[in-house]
Amino acid sequence: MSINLFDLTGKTALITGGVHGLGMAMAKGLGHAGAKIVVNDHSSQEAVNNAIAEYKSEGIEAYGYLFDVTDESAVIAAINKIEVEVGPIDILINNAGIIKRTPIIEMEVADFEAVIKVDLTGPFIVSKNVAKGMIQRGGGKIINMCSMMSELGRDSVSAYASAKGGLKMLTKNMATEWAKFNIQTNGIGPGYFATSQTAPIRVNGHPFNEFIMGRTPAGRWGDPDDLQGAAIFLSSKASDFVNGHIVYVDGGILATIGKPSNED
Ligand code: GCO
Repeated sequence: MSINLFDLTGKTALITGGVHGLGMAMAKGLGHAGAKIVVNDHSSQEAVNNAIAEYKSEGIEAYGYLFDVTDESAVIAAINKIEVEVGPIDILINNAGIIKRTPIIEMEVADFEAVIKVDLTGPFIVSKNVAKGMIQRGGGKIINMCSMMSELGRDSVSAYASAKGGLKMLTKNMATEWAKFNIQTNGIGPGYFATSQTAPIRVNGHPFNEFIMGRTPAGRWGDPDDLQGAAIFLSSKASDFVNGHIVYVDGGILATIGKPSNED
């Protein structure tokens, strides 16, 4: 009898911030692998409605909710509502995040704290409250969206790097505390991807665009669909003994020191 280790039929997946970009791409991957998809936005019902329509246009069963991942009472209420209206959450992808690009010297403390709150405390809040049900039900899958900045610094993204570095270690701690409950907690670390978040530094001729094209062995920006394989793997039976691992989907950036710009 052949088994499909990557089949997500019958599973319910919550992808926070899955109304566009990388979150939507990963959610579509899980949906096409059989999962029911639940997404949220922190404030825009229109964004939720448009996303659900897009999922449904691809034959994916999808549901949308409005809640702020940094507001624990709103998160608890949303989880309860989801688990009544859709079903128990088997897979959680903590994808919702923000970035503020400002040099440390010029950065307001409030802006630093805002990034930490959404990108690090948010995944803590959502995971803690989703994991309670997973523990009761005998297991689940949690994926935290880390980053190149979980490993490397870059001018102007100190808050984001601090959050994503912390999220890497929070992932390892979740794995440490919850593996005994058959919850596999891992991370995905995207390299540089073509999204709205990177649009300002990706325009042709922008020095950063040229830099990334040279710094990435694959010689291109990532396409959001490039994340679907890692997301399906870490959401499926295929990763039942994988814990605390960050899968970097980066075109090889972390594998290399790079090369002089005049070398092919
Ligand atoms: C930046 C980019 C990065 C990428 C991604 C890399 O300003 O350096 O926005 O943060 O978005 O997180 O993994």
